[in-house]
Amino acid sequence: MKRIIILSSFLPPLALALCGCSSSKSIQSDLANGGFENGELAPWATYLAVQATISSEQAHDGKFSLAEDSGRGSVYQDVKGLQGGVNYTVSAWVYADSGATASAQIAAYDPESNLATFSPVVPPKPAWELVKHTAKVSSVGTLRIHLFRNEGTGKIFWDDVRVSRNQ
Ligand SMILES: [Ca+2]
Repeated sequence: MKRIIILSSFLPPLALALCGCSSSKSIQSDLANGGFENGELAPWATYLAVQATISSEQAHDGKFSLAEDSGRGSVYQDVKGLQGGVNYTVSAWVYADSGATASAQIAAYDPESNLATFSPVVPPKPAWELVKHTAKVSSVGTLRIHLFRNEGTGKIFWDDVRVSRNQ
């Protein structure tokens, strides 16, 4: 029993080493609560008719994820202090309840041009899947990241949202 406890205490640093996160050359932005481990939605806000909650039903990492249910809409956050004219990649993991028909999509809104670009639509499936979307940042240095739940039924979950500068 004691041996299992010691072993598990070494797992987080090992997992970090295996994923290569610390050695990655990409520059992480200061997106907040990207893993939803605060246990609350803030500073993410909701857009349109989606019902957004923090859930412990599913988690890609940690204990919590973002659950989106009911209507079409998104949860969004402004990521500031990015470098204008540079491409950034938004990545997030998504999971759908078994039998769900609602698809998922990442959008990046540029406040300068007032335009949003979208990732491909991700059909629902009950397994964690990595979604990526690359967008160019304008001179204001801000991207508004949206995690969309499109029309359909069932709950979809998001976790481990990241924004990194492309090389
Ligand atoms: Ca999490």
